[in-house]
Amino acid sequence: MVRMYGTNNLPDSADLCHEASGIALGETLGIGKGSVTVDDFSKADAIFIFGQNPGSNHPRMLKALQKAAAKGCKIVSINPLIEAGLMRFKNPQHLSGIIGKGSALSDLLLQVNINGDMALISAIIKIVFEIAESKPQVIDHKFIDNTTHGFIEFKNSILQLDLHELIVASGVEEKLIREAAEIFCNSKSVIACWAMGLTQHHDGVATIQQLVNLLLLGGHVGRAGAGVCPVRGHSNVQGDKTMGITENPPAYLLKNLSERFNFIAPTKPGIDTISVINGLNAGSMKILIALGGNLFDGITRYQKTALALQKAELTVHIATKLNHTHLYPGKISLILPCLARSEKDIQKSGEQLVTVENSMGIVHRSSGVLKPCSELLKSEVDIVANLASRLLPNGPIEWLNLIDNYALIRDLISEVIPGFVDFNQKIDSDGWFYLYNAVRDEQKFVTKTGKANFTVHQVSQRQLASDEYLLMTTRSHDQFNTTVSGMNDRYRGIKGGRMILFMNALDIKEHGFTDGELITIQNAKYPDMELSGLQIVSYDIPRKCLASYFPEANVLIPLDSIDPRSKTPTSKSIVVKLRHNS
Ligand SMILES: Nc1nc2c(c(=O)[nH]1)N[C@H]1C(S)=C(S)[C@@H](COP(=O)(O)OP(=O)(O)OC[C@H]3O[C@@H](n4cnc5c(=O)[nH]c(N)nc54)[C@H](O)[C@@H]3O)O[C@H]1N2
Ligand SMILES: Nc1nc2c(c(=O)[nH]1)N[C@H]1C(S)=C(S)[C@@H](COP(=O)(O)OP(=O)(O)OC[C@H]3O[C@@H](n4cnc5c(=O)[nH]c(N)nc54)[C@H](O)[C@@H]3O)O[C@H]1N2
Ligand SMILES: [Mo]
Repeated sequence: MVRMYGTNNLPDSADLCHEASGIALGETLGIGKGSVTVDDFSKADAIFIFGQNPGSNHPRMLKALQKAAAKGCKIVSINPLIEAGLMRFKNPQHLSGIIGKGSALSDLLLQVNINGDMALISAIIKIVFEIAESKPQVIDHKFIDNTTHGFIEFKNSILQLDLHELIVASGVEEKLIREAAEIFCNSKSVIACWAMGLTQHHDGVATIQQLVNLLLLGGHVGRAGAGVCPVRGHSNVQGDKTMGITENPPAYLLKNLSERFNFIAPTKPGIDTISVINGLNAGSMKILIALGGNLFDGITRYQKTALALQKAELTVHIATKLNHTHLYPGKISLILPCLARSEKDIQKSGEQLVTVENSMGIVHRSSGVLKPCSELLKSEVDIVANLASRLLPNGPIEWLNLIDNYALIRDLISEVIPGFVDFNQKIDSDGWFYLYNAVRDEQKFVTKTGKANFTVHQVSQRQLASDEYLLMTTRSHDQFNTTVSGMNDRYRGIKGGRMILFMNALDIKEHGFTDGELITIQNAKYPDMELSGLQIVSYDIPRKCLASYFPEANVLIPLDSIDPRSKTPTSKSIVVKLRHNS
């Protein structure tokens, strides 16, 4: 509908989430997503987990990690916090939790400074080159010569770096970094996983590409037990990208759409999520249709966001529940409630199902089991098809027919999106299938050079004034993004509150604060962005680093603090100052 209407303005939550991964992997490996399956986890010799809290956010992944660990796979965690889920594993599905008598999961924990990953990865790479001087086999030269591009430039860029400076910037002891490099060199197959701890920084794309460089050194892509694994965000954010929900559509998608539906799909790139807010503010954007999401809480709870939303000529929210964004209506505003995925969706041809794609490349069916909370609720398909039939009544698509039977939509998908041949048959027979993945299945890299690309990056060191700190915002156990379901963060030992600021005991003392004190936190660049009443909790976190909860701390995140490559807000790197609550 949107492309036939004539625009690529289809940004999605990935812009706040894994966009950096998509760009980083697209340029280097030719696919904007991961290259491993669950099966690869049990074949890996080492798994490096950067900036991810699977105990709370990806509990099912812990099982795969536990199985791998039981087989002797080394697990290395890189995180400013010692996340309980990564240290001990019992069974997070059960109330007893994973703290207590579980088995240690991580073999090595590198307690990196916030945003110190670029320095850390670069240090590991430098040490791998050092080791290779006496053991050349730790670098896979055959793979590099045959399959990659840009190795010499990359190697030169690393040789120019000073190892000592990298170590200091990473915040990790040299001995531990050397251990990580040894594990890397001694492993035949390595997987690297990451989530928001790598993406939500000024250099998110660059850091992920440096990680790809490390993997390429050992030829760890496109073979069993090895590869890249950006661990998913929203339930189906991967699927929505594959279906073309993006402001930067690939050329094949536009070509296929144009040919199948006999129109000229727009080629001009659309705008990203942050630019939507800026565009509404400037008056260049007039209409916002949001299929889910909570922009106000998800981007920044800043007054500028609220004002921007209210400047819109029209806001339309298609949503399963009310949220703060709905409190800032445009001049005309519609809130259209829709069925949730947990609810039964019954149409003329009977009960409907949808499909989702996970981070391991599997497309599987999904259907609700609950009775809808009202007979009047429409499905998302129903609402969008009705909009489309009025907006594009003369088009080649019989929109309203699609509501009766979603299998008809899947038939159209199979004609337009690569990898979906016999979509309905596959879903009907097995309920799931692996999507073709050029890197995983054929070690093929569909990049500009036709090879896997090494890339060259700067390692910038952040200078903080004596009264400045670097703040990350993270999820607690009891929330799903902006929906908070409880006030506890059980694996971090927090009960009954979310207005929390995790801080190193030495910093608390040195700067004249006390554990348990309520303080005010302020953005160092924009003093009017501040939050009062956060309680200091003395915690095992590197010096000068702070952690607080998303979305409460989002008042501190300005719209212009983004990774220039991915346009992702730097919600894990905000320079702040603290003062006693007045
Ligand atoms: N239950 C539940 N599940 C979820 C979600 C949810 O809210 N609740 N959200 C879903 C979504 S949309 C997403 S994107 C994922 C998010 O999953 P995660 O990425 O695991 O979520 P975050 O809480 O943002 O935590 C990121 C981790 O990065 C670490 N970190 C912070 N800064 C740095 C850094 O500079 N370097 C490194 N190495 N680590 C750092 C934090 O300590 C934390 O452990 O989870 C998905 N699953
Ligand atoms: N400071 C800080 N900010 C962050 C992050 C962070 O780590 N720190 N993480 C970022 C990340 S990774 C993400 S993904 C974003 C998330 O940002 P958003 O995607 O904007 O936020 P959600 O809380 O996932 O959106 C939930 C709303 O979507 C609607 N909804 C839920 N399910 C459905 C459905 O099935 N259909 C429809 N139509 N609507 C539905 C409901 O109205 C619900 O209130 O936040 C980002 N913001
Ligand atoms: Mo996300």
